[in-house]
Parts: sequence; C-alpha cells; structure tokens
Amino acid sequence: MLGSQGDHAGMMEHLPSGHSDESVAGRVIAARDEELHLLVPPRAKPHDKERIVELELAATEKKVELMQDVTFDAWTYGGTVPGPIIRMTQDDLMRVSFVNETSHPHSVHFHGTHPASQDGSLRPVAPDAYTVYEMHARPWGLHLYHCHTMPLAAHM
Ligand SMILES: [Cu+2]
Repeated sequence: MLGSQGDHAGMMEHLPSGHSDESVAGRVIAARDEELHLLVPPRAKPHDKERIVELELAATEKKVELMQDVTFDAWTYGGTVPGPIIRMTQDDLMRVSFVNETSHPHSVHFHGTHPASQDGSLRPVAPDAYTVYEMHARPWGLHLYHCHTMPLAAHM
C-alpha cells in the first residue's frame, strides 16, 4: 500500500547499451525507477467504512544522492525523501506501525483530522522503539505527513 513499483518493473530494459558512460546513465535510471512510486500514487479503492488498512513505516538513516557526487545524510521514511505516498479512501481506518530505526527520536505527524492522542507531535518515538498511530482517513484531500520532533526545521 505504500506505493507501487510494480508498474515500472520494465524500466530497466531501456538502459542504453554500449554507451561510453553506461555506468552513470544506468545509475541515474535505476534511481529514477526506485523513486517513481513517489510520483505515481497507488490506485484508489472504493469506499468501505469497514476497511482497516495496516501499514508499516520505518524511520531510517540513509545517504541520499541529490545529484551526481552530491549526497545528503537524511532521515527518511521508508528509505526515501519525501516518504512514500500513503493512499487511503475516506473513512478507512488507518493503522500505521511506526518503527524508529535511527539514533534520534522521531515521530509521524499526519495532517487531516485525528484524535490528539494519535498526533506524533506530542510523543516522539525513541531510537529502536515503535508506536502505532490509528485514525480514520478524513477528510478527503491531499495531506502531508512529516516528523514533528524538535528542532522542527531539521526534522521536517
Ligand atoms: Cu524526525
């Protein structure tokens, strides 16, 4: 549910062959293929107010390549910046198991409406710990989610 890479599996077949700079071109295309799921959301499901969607999301530390030979030591959700698209249908009960695999406290603050008890801004998750956020996907729309641990600018 955290995005789909399956639709793009054939992407690697289009690698240039015999190109003098093949290794660089291949690496760039591989990176794009890996991150296409960030641009193409999973398909919507029909409304079903009984549906429960369970997801796992891990905070990780990863060196992210911004461009050739330029990297950034990032905190990621699921290995990417931004994190994966999580697509729900309004009224789905969303249950997100969040595991902090980094050496700093982190959280997930979902926008939209939810009970205060499920707001990551109020309870950072310690390194190697986990929590479960549970909320109904409401209202419909496009909502950001981000870490809400202080200092906020660094974590966002
Ligand atoms: Cu954080």
